[in-house]
Amino acid sequence: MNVYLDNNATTIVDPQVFAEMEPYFVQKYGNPNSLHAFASDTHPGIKAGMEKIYAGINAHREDSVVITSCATESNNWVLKSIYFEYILTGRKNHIMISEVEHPSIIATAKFLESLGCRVTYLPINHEGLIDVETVRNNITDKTALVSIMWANNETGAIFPVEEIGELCAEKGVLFHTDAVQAIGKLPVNVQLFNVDYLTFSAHKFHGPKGVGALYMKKGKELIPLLHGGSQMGGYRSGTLNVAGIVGMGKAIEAAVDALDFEMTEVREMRDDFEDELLKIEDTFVVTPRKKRTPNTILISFRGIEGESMLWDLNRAGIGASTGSACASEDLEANSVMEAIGAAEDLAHTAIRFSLSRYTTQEELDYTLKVVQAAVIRLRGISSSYAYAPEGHESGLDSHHH
Ligand code: 7TS
Repeated sequence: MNVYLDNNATTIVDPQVFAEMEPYFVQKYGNPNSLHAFASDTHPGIKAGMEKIYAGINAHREDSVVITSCATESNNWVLKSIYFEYILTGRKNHIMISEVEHPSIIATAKFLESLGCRVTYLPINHEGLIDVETVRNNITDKTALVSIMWANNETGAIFPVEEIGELCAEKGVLFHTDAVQAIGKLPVNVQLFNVDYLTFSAHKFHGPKGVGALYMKKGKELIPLLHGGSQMGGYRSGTLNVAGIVGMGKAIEAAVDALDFEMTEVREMRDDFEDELLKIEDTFVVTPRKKRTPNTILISFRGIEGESMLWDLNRAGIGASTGSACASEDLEANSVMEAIGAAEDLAHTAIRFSLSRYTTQEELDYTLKVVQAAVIRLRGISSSYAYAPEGHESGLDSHHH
């Protein structure tokens, strides 16, 4: 059986999304900016796609939703443009992010720091959550931007973006949120709270890879990151990704339609699966369920290196993660586990299971069995795990639990 439980890394493309994109490769392939019928053939698809994307986050017509190549580009754009406009010019000297942002925010902030920008990396608490008061305490009159993700990709922790947005409005600070892990999992409506910039990416909600977007509130438009032609109102040059726009439009429409299912059925499956996992001795989950996206579990199995568990899972046809795919090759401790100050031995034991609306109960039943067997096998050969917690008689019986 093949089971895909790495939906926070990327998702399967919804077949309906693929079907809508297909004509834009070998039939309607014109450059939308050209002056002939090959170009104008693409216009209805672009228009419909953009309307669906605006509707998906409830952006107003006067706001700008600019299509980019990925969330990484959108995140780089926000921070670098703020640097050019506010920091380099000396109007402000400071930005604030959380210490568990995606690397596309953290690495960009570090780069700006090397250019002289002051950066505050807000800590998370023992539940992997952010306290609004720490945001308040760190804002100064020289703060240009606060950038805090809506939901964390590792734990699924939902951050208080409404309160942070309100605080930023009160203090006159620009507010950006990376909503990559929120779309399709939580209601996202840019009119319901104060947000100046919002990042999202199609491949996280069953759309194609290579299409991201940045929402900019009317009056808060950024200077472009990519200069060139007049595409996307001059905010983001480069020939439009026509199929990508069509696909992202269909994908966000479908994701919004499936939101109730995600928040009830997927959540219920996740909760039951998590209950079963937690019955295994010496397992830990950081963030309380109610404060998490409905699809995510980050769980530690004491004494088991995350990579070893992934190996056993992969051999059984199951795809999960030890953290973000971007960090998977360098065997570093999970960044969230480090940020909450988990002991070194636990920091390396986190496994992330992320479900989607395509996940089935059979897949989770099968995965549970594989995990149970892997725990016994790996703890049996673990040098750091002693099978002799208090009250247990034997230190060596690897089947004892
Ligand atoms: N922001 C967040 C919160 C993310 O989770 C990711 C990808 C990105 C930005 C980057 O998106 P992209 O469109 O540039 O690809 N996160 C993960 C992950 O958790 N595992 O692999 C990729």
